[in-house]
Amino acid sequence: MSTLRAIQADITTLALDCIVNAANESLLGGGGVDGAIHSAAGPQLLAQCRTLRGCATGEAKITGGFRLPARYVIHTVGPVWHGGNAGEAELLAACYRNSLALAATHHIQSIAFPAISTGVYGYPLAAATDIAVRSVRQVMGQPDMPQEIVFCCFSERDLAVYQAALLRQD
Ligand code: AR6
Repeated sequence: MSTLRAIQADITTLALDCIVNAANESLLGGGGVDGAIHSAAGPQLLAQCRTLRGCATGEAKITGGFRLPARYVIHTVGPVWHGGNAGEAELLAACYRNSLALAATHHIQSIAFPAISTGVYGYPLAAATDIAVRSVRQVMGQPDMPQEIVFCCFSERDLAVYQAALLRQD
């Protein structure tokens, strides 16, 4: 059975099999966690991303980790928050599900997620956190899922929200 926990860290420092990037549909880099991952991984990451021809919102694609401690990066594109009636919840859930399905096909044993969509894309943190925890719990018992699943929070405030959600839904 997989373990699920929340930590506070810079995701680019984590020595897990895989880290997840909160990317945009171009997959050609940006700010926030995307910018941090590209700058830590080095230019080979952008070169590989160019070959992927983008990624639709809710979907996920995989690359190497290059100079990162992580061997792989899974790039997923969260929804932009438009008020909640534009399918945002389903798209955000799909990011977590599709990232884990891709991890399973690559035999990834350990993986960390950032708080997808809750930065530049404006998704309210509490609602996004509930979706993150629920979506991961729904699939983590399936065959070949990573043994270790981590929610990597950038701030102490985000960590507190994740820890409350993990307790609530235990
Ligand atoms: N490690 C862990 N979490 C981080 C890090 C880090 N190094 N840096 C930021 N975060 P955001 P989004 C947190 O804006 O909302 C980019 O330009 C951050 O505090 O990175 O999905 C892309 O190219 C927040 O909790 O992603 C897209 O255009 C979380 O990561 C767009 O932003 C997500 O914030 C995607 O927006």
